[in-house]
Amino acid sequence: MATANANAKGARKKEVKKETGLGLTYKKNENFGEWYSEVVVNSEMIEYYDISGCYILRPWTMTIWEVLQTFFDAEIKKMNIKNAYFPLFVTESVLQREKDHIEGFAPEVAWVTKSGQSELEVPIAIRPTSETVMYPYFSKWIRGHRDLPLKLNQWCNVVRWEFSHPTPFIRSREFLWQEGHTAFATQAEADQEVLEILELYRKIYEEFLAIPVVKGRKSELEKFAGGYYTTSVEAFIPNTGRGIQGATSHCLGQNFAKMFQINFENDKGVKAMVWQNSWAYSTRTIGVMVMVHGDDKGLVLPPKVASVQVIVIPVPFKDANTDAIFSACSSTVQALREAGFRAEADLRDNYSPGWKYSHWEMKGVPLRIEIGPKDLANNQVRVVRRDNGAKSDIPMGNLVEKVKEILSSIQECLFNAAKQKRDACIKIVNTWDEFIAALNDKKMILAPWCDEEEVEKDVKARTKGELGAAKSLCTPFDQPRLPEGTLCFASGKPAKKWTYWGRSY
Ligand code: 86X
Repeated sequence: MATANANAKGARKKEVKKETGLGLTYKKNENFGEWYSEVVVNSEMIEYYDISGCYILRPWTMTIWEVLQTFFDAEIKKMNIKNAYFPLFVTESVLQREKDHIEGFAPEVAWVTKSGQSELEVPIAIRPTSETVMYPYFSKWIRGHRDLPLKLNQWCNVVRWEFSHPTPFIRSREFLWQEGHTAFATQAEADQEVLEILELYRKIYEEFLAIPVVKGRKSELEKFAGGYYTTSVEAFIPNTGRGIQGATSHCLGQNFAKMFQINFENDKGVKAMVWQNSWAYSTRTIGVMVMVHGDDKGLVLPPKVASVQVIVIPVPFKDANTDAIFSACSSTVQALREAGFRAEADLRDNYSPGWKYSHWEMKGVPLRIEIGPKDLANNQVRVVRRDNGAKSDIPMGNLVEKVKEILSSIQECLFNAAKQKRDACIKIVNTWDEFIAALNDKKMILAPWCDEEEVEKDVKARTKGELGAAKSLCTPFDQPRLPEGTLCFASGKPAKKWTYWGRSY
């Protein structure tokens, strides 16, 4: 009888597990791609949609996006950058005004050709980026030097009909971003803003998402073709050995001013062209976070971006006073919320405490608080960290202070662990053979380079294969010393700088 009962219970347990999809089938180190897909779905960040490359961003995702948005929006407002909103649609003739650089992108542009059953007279494109949408109006709005600088930002979606393998957050056909577009009278002002924005992007990655990035300049081959120079923050995914561009801040120079006739009369009454910048970060940031911090139990959220920082779970036991436990949970949440933390209690009565532990671990909540009869009796709570599983008991009297301490410690530890892993992937090489060995070893490679476009093309050609070619990631602003007489790893010519190389997303 007892055995039958136990069996029935076991079977039910298995069923529950199946139904709810708790637990991951794949391990991060064994099948990274499948692991990633499973994590973004099981953590309730993403739901797949019936159009390939399009994903539903669920509240668990959007609250993270909103934290990043709130930070960045406030920072750019301090810089006197204003938000605007331009239309989603652009006519073919306007899109074509930027012919040279559009050419390469043309296959990715999505078009509206019909309304109802009737063909439109002229097809209308959906913005893949908004240069062509905005710059005709920059030309109209800018007359004299008093109209400068003109500094606009928009929060929006864009569509790029990619054909390479789509990945939630990382490569999707529609994504959310901010795009900043600014115009100045002088190059010096433009140059300064490029770096100020890049620093905000560094903060998003390092201070919010706890991901180390390298700030640097893109090569001629990898820069935005329409611009003058491109700076970026570059992250690295150790599991796949791929670099990933985290965000970009471009100085466009006067290229677009020429194309769109964005002129002004300067303070000497002479007609001049504006200097422009553009810069963007997207929901890709969130994908990098999942890839860097996630583990075999699911998502791991840095406290600064977690929509729930602390989950409080009652652990009732047999004939213990359940009401008192539940009310201790509620008052714990209340105290934490009053102190400014994002805390919630999971008081559902149809799930066991163990199920709830797994559920909130899967969702990556940084800190779990358990309250059982013993904790109640001792006027304490049990806390468990998501990042390292460490458990401790904290007296109710110190709750707020201790939670604050632990959350900052988690934020710091996540960054340090990610940095340690990233740094362990950095390989300094001097020769082609060392380069190939490091590439096969999934490294982020720092190599002395002659900085010639033809040589980078050659590197791509010589490394192309199933996994994709190697390319330059960036030339870091922070340059190690380059000893006199150092030669380029690829061409053997005198090296001009240290540059990061690798396979990338
Ligand atoms: C490049 C450049 C630039 C504003 C940024 O990186 C920051 C924000 N834009 C974007 N780019 C394109 O210009 C582009 C154009 C077309 Cl038509 C397309 F289909 C795809 C594109 N992808 C990137």
